[in-house]
Amino acid sequence: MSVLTTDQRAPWRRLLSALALGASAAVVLAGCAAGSTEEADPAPAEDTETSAPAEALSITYIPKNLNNPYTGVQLKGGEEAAADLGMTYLAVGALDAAADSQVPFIQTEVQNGTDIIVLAANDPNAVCSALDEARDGGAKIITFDSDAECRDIFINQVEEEEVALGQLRQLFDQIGGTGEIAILSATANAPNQNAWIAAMRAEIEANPDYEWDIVAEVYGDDEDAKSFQEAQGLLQAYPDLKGIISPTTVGIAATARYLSQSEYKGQVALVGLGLPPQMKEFIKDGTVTAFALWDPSEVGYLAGYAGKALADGDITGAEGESFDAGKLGTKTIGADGRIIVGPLLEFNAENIDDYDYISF
Ligand code: RAM
Repeated sequence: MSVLTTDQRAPWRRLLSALALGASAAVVLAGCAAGSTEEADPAPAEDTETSAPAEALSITYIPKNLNNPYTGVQLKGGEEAAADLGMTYLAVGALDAAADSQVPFIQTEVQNGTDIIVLAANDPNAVCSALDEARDGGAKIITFDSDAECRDIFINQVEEEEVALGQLRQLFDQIGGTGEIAILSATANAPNQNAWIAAMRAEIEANPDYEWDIVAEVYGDDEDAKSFQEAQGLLQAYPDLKGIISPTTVGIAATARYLSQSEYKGQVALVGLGLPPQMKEFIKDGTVTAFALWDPSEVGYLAGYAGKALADGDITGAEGESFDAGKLGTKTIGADGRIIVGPLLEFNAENIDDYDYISF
């Protein structure tokens, strides 16, 4: 395992450096919170933690995978919240989003007695026994981005139905309601992906305007190369395809890159969830007309504030409780311990330049 030192670069930039240095299986992004602005502290993560005040809470983020620009944006928000609140911050995880890749990282946090674990679940079945152990030991568990039932609170970016309907509306606006379409997702067990896809399928069933034929659902595993290959495979297998929905930032960027270089550019519509800086060139070159997302840094930021409020005993995760969420104002917990971050943002040629701040 390689340890990255605290510095002022964005998490994604630091990750790239780690990759360049040869990190293979796993990476630790260590940060010293409590207002520290230290550059390039060479101490390993364990030592970094001791530099915070003795009473500082410890918060560790375990995203789905580190080899993903979306993760970097989320962690930027988490690190900001930890610094605001004087918590000792750490982000750890595997490069890939395999179902069981998160378990050893959770176990390490249990051993370390971490106060707050913030996790985006790759597969609830894989992580829940380790998370239950953490909870039994007194840790507060927040899920963000992708839920698992064994938690105190879920930071949900946008209501699932809103995410699903927004993408369908964008597709309908471009190709109308008929023809063959396909879905290019992330990993097969991802709760967030599957919730959005289920909501899309239900709406297509229920809405008479939507007569599309969903001919395939494929998985790029949130890996760029695999997603690119899956996109290519879809067009080879279904030459009459009219549209692709890719509700993953990795998948939509890879699919856009494939389409932009192919005879299908401008012929096959592509919608889904993308990061503005990754998608800008494909909006500008006409490969993509519109896509959607939220600000992922706010998801990571809110998870930090919710974790602190839980650990301080200000909230328990019950519906109706409110807490101070810093720059996001006062947040109230909804049914089933869920907190919504914000609305679905839609991007197109008119507004893409306004969203450079959602960057990695
Ligand atoms: C990918 C991941 C993540 C999802 C975004 C939209 O980066 O699958 O979980 O929320 O896309």
